[in-house]
Amino acid sequence: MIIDLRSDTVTKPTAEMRRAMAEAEVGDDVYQEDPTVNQLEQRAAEIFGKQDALFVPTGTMGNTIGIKIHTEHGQEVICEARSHVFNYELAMMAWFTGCLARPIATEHGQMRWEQIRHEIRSLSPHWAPTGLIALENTHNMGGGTVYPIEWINEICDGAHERKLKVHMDGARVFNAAVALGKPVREICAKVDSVMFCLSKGLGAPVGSLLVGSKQDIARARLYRKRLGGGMRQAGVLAAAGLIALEIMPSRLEEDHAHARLLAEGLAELPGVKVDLSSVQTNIVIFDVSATGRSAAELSAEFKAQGVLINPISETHLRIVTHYDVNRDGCNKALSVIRKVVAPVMA
Ligand code: TLP
Repeated sequence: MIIDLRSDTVTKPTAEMRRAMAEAEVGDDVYQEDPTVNQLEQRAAEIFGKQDALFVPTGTMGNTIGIKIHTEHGQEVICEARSHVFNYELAMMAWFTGCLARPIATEHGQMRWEQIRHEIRSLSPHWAPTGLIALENTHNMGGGTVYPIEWINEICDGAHERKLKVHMDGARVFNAAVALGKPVREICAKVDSVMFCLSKGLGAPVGSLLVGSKQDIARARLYRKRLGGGMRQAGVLAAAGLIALEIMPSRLEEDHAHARLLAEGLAELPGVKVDLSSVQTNIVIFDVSATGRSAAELSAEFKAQGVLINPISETHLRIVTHYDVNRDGCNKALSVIRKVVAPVMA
């Protein structure tokens, strides 16, 4: 059996989700007549304590629209240097919203207001003005790290004072909520919009939501249509999404425990380095440079033994735990990694 630790995006819908999908009441969502999509959007808005929400097919579309509704062409978006909106969305920030990223490098993915403050620009003969601040929580390439709520609030207060909006890429914000033991509405209380994914740790086959003010979400709906995201009888997807939203957050703790188990096991291997302090949720990034082998070579050897782990650079690999890999699977993965890495170092 293959143990797939490439991403939490690989999860398959649960039996309960498949049943709900088969029985979902549907309508034409472009006319806002799909009762299941409407219910999902309403529940997402309630859970996040915002006025409204919009169901979108992907996190990338949710972020793209989130950036679009707060900015104008020719502005800058302040974001973290390894953020998804900057590095992994095919330059949608430039392509669709006409904005330039102003990245800030940080150690684990969390920016401070003090850093952001210095990067804010106003319109001048040489400078493009700042249009938006984008945060990522949890931070994927930081290793699934979590923003302290006070840091988010400090950024939002500072931004709002300067009449700037804050968007959160909360693809895995429920993982952050579990790690902090706080509801997502508290984490996101001051941000202007949040994108979160149903199709990662929450296990839905497809879908993300963008939440925010009534006015912003009404405009977001038009951009979704413009991008080809008007999905008609999308209630079959929203039905799985409702289960992801209502039931699945409570089991994320298990994924976090599995990530910790893997990280601690990896830390004992010769030539493997893991920063255990950055393993806070369901992601483990580890450095294999001291094994003398490239991350891609090791990934291929793990694959040959049935364990899928993606390299994210020449020297680092990323493990993501999720619903479809249990404790036993994690222990098996660890013994394969040990078998592959140990002879290299012998
Ligand atoms: N992340 C994927 C890859 O694209 C890297 C993964 O396997 O982790 N924000 C964040 C923080 C994400 O990690 C992702 C997906 C997205 C946005 C985009 O979501 P989708 O894939 O639904 O467009």
